Amino acid sequence: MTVLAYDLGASGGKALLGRLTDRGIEVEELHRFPNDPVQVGQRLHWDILRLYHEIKQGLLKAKLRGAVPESVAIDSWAVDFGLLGNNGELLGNPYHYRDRHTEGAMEKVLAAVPRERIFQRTGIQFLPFNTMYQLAALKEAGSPLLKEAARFLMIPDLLRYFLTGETMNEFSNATTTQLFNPTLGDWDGELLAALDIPPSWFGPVAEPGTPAGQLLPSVCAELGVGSIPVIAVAEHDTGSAVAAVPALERSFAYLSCGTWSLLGTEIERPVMNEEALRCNFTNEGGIGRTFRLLKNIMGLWILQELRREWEKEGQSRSFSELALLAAGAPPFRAWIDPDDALFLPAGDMLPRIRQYCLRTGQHAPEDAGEAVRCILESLALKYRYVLEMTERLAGRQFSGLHMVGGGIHNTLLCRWTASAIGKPVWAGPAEGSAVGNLAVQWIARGAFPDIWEARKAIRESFPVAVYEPEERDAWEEAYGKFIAVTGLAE
Ligand code: LFR
Repeated sequence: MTVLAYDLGASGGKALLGRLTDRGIEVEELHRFPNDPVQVGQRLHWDILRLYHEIKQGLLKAKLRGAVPESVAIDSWAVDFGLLGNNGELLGNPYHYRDRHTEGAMEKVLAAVPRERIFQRTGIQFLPFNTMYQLAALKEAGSPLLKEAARFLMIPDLLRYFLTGETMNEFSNATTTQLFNPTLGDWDGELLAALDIPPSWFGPVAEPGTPAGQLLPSVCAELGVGSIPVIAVAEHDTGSAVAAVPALERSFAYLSCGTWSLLGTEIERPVMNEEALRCNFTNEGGIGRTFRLLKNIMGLWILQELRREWEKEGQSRSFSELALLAAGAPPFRAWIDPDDALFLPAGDMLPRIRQYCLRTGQHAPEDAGEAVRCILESLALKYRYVLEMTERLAGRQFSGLHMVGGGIHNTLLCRWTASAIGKPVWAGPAEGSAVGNLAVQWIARGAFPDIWEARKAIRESFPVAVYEPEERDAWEEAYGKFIAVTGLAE
């Protein structure tokens, strides 16, 4: 059975064709495209129509390849959205979650609605760019968008609507807004009222794996294809990535590693106690009524930005070249907390890393090797910190860590992660989100009875690299120092 997955990330997107045969799962990349946000004046937008264009290109390539899929589905990053007017047309270009208009918005909302109340009602971590604070920022700025809006759709909801003409909000993404109440299983009326947002913008929420219409006749005519069903999968990319974790045990720890690093475990019921709130953990909705108890870690973003800055200065270096430089730099000299607010916006990362290190009384990295080493060691050590928190909150110990996503191509990071956590890392598949997207389409179409059968097939079809911990004592000592300099112990 052949199905097509679109996976859109913060820096690029791809269309992957998946074939399920007697030999297992085979994937073929049909189309890959950049996703460059566009700065216009003070605003940072997603180029949503270009993304829709690329989605159609993917279908065209499938047709030309003679492989028209039996269904298609889209997943993307979370929290961002588009608003439709009452004529069904998109109002404006969606904002990027890194747009600076949310600065201070979360604090203002929290002054009106206590943090405990929001967490009790949503179970979602407090990130300054959550949909809730984006809407509050638009409100505060008197945005005309809010006056004209009739319908709210997350990014994959919106692209799916362009394909099918049907509006439907999907569960895994809906939870990331911090406006969805998992206890009620519905949008939270109290929080919407506090923001003065009409509940009529939001539709009933569909579970991952729900059939969500067919390609519109106009789309079929434009591309020269017949009608194809569209499925709402776990449309939050992290939801799809976790669906693809080839775990053997029912309870497992994962790290979805890309622009962001999402580390946690899959659970049956959200953990919404004081400790989870204190640790700023989240409970994002997943497949089969599960939740992802996890925490966002800034991830490879800092390195991606550093590389982009160097490129602008005419110093183009691949990620593997940068990793080589890091491997050659002296170990354990300086660390950052990658989740310091300093590193959230785009731009000049090297001065910010140096500033952080000097502020905390450390040696400030001087060259590329030192800077990259500082980032990768800091990530590995932060993974240990968050893994230990996950174990405390979930009330269990994990025997190792599954890593999925493009970040596993950085083998140095995988090695150092195993060393930092003192447990094995099992890395694969690299196309985690796209593979999870395919898997949920196959479940929806009856090819797998449930996610565990799908995970079994994934385990048998994709290589998993094993990294064992090395230099235990040195990493143990480094961890203690990392916790002290970053102030994470407090
Ligand atoms: C990862 C991700 C994270 C989300 C962040 C922003 O790609 O979806 O889960 O917190 O992007 O949307």
